[in-house]
Amino acid sequence: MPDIAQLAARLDDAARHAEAVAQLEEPIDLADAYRVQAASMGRRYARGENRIGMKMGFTSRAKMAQMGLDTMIWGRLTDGMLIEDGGTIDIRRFVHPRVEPEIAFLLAAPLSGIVTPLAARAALAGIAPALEIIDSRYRDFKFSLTDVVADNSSSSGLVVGPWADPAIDFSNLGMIVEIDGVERMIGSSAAILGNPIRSLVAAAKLAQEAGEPLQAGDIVMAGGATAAEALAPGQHIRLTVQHLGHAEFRVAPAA
Ligand code: OOG
Ligand code: MG
Repeated sequence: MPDIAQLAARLDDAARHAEAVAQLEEPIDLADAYRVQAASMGRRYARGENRIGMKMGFTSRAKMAQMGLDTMIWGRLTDGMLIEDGGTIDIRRFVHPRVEPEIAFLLAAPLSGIVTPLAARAALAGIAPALEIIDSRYRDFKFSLTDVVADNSSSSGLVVGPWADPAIDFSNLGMIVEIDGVERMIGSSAAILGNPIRSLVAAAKLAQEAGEPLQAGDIVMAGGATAAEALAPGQHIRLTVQHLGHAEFRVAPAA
């Protein structure tokens, strides 16, 4: 029997102190990995962070290929992970952060269990260009499926751009990330499960199964549309999503 609380503490401490840890050696199944995630997030809530929604992972071929895993995963988002659009991060808060372009959903109504894409769309208050900062707590950013799930699916930060009218067709929008003005990641929202709404449909089911159904006001991150890129001090990261606008942040220069 894995010691859920002990593994949760190890991963939470690694995140808190920005110190890499070894991959889990203990045999653990997927259900236990999600228990570790819940327990480690419980420690963050106990320190005053609040749940704001969930993130989906491995919803595009590019992300699956980069990390060598092909099972959809999810993680919990808190207000402590929010980075203001246009804000600056201190890289020392992270182990080895990477950035990836995503689409964020904002819910106007609860969305729970098995829902149709149409129902998912009807529950939306807005959609936005978003950048996720992922940061595996495992050494060398290497992990198994259960490792990454236990580590809250590498959730670390999110930058959400302006909310747009969800009535627009967002199934195939061009997405470009410039780093210091140079185009570095180019993709389409269609890379996310063929249509990012499918990520929200999957999130509604997974959240309900976990006993934490999606609520009005929740943010759901659809998953990276391209492979992630490593962050370095001094960078300016800017995502443009066709028809939706921009989300951007800076990494503070080395001290
Ligand atoms: C796991 C998290 C995956 C995504 O958008 O696919 C993810 C990782 O790559 O570290 O956030
Ligand atoms: Mg992501």
